[in-house]
This record gives sequence, structure tokens and C-alpha cells, in this order.
Amino acid sequence: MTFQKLTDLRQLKLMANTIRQDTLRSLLEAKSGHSAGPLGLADFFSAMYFNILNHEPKNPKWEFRDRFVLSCGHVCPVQYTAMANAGYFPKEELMTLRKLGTRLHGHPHNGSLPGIENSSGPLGQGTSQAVGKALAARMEGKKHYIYCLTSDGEHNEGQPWEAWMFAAKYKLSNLIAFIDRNYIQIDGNTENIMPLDPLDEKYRAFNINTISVDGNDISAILNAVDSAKKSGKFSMIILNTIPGKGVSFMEKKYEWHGKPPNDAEYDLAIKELLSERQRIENETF
Ligand SMILES: Cc1ncc(C[n+]2csc(CCOP(=O)(O)OP(=O)(O)O)c2C)c(N)n1
Ligand SMILES: [Mg+2]
Repeated sequence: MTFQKLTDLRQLKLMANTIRQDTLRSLLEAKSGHSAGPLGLADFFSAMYFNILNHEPKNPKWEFRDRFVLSCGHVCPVQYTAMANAGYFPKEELMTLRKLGTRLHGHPHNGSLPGIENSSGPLGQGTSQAVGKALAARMEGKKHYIYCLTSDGEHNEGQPWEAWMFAAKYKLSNLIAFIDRNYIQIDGNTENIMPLDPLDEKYRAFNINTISVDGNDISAILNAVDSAKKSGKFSMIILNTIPGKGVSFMEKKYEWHGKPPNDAEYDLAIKELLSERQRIENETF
């Protein structure tokens, strides 16, 4: 069965809303895990798994599939939720997140869950994995794209910078990378811990095609990917996201980096997300 992409913006926005709700449910059930990053990335994951990727969830090893490489492994609850909604595995399995014997580990393991292209958790490493996959695909004459998601906190390490220098030097135009620029990391604001701004200028100085977008705007993300493909260069798309997006008391609060909601917080969050869903349904485009 061929995977049917969503091309309608309202459908993609509704999927992002579903992804937010399902992600919070799995975190509530797990009683541990990360909330802020995943909520901020729900629009990106809706765009990625339901429009951008050429993939076959029922045939996860399909030779011609695009590869999605997650570098900031701790945000995986939102990836699992997008994957379950796309049909990689039954949605009920989301309730096994972080439990003993699960395939949905707290940080992804590519030997456990079909569709997970790389193991991650140690920050930074996915960037080099993506570069390696892109170089290998080019050497083998393959036409698929490699997409990599990295985070701003990962830039405290040298590894992303090394990987992207390499991608620029070898003009890896089959690689499109994204940064979750949400200005938070584990214990504070990125600019207090290790300042990164002006991040876009730094990337341009590396001779990288750099595009900065509102990372919570699905149509902006789709346009950025189109423009990256047309550039014929290795591209970096900076996703300016709001951590905790969609749940007022979680938004822009680094304290929600690695904390799940409790029952009362979950109920409040779902209430807000349901009213946002209503708004999307009534929106005129
Ligand atoms: C090599 C390594 N060092 C430290 C950690 C611990 N750690 C996990 S998440 C995190 C913060 C990363 O920042 P970011 O990805 O921007 O976090 P978010 O935006 O999701 O809050 C840290 C330091 C790790 N996983 N790997
Ligand atoms: Mg961050």
C-alpha cells in the first residue's frame, strides 16, 4: 500500500495537534520523559512524516525511502507519535514508552524499532551519522534525501560544527538539516549557558545555504524544504520554535525540558489542545 501524503494545510495542522495530544498521553503513561522539545516540534514532525518524506511505513526498509536521522534523541516521543500515526506500528504501542521490554526507548535504538534509522541519545552524533549516510548515498548513485534534525543545545559540542563543515566541503546537496532553535536546553536558556547567536550568520560563514523560518508554521517549513532542494547545496533550515508549544504553562519554560505532565497538568493541556483543534477546524485559508 502506498503511503498517502497529506497535502492540505488544515489536515497537516490537525495532525500536529493529534501528535501533541498523543505525545503527552505517552509521557503521562511513562511518568518520565521530555515534554518541551517534542511539543515545540509537533508541526515539524507533522510536515516531515506526512508531507516531506518519501517513505512507506508498512515497508520501513523500502530501498528508495528518504532517511530521517534524529540527532537530539531525547525528543523521540514526538517522532514515535508521528510514526505511529503514519502507520509504522499500532498507536496503542505508544503507551509502552520507556517501559521495560518496549521498542520505544527513552532514546531511539535502530535495532529495536523498524523505521528508526539511527541510534541516538549522546548529543551531536546524529549529525555525523547523517553526513555519512548522505555521502554513501551519493557514492552509490542513490536519489533519496537524508534529513537530519539537530537541536540548539547540541551546538555546545564540536561535533555538529565538524559534520556541517564536512557537508559544505563535499557539497552534500542530498542532505537537508534542521535545527530546533527553541532557546532552551536541559538546565536553562541557551544564551546563558553557551551563547549561539547569531546562529544564522555563523552557518552562512561556513558557506552553507541557511534558511531561517518559523518552526511552528507548517507552510513555511514546506517552502523552506522546496527552496533547499532547488538550491543544489547542503542546506541548514533553522526552525525557530516555541518549546512547549500549544500548552500555555509549558511554553518557553526550560523546566519542562525533561519532565512529563502529571494527571492534572495533562487534563489542562488536553483542554487547551482541544480548543486549538476547534480553532483549526474553523480556520479559513
Ligand atoms: C553528549 C551528551 N551530553 C549531555 C547529554 C545530556 N543532555 C540531554 S538533553 C540535553 C540538552 C540538550 O539541549 P536541547 O537539545 O536544545 O534541549 P531541548 O531544546 O529539547 O530542551 C543534555 C545536556 C546528552 N544526552 N549527551
Ligand atoms: Mg533546545
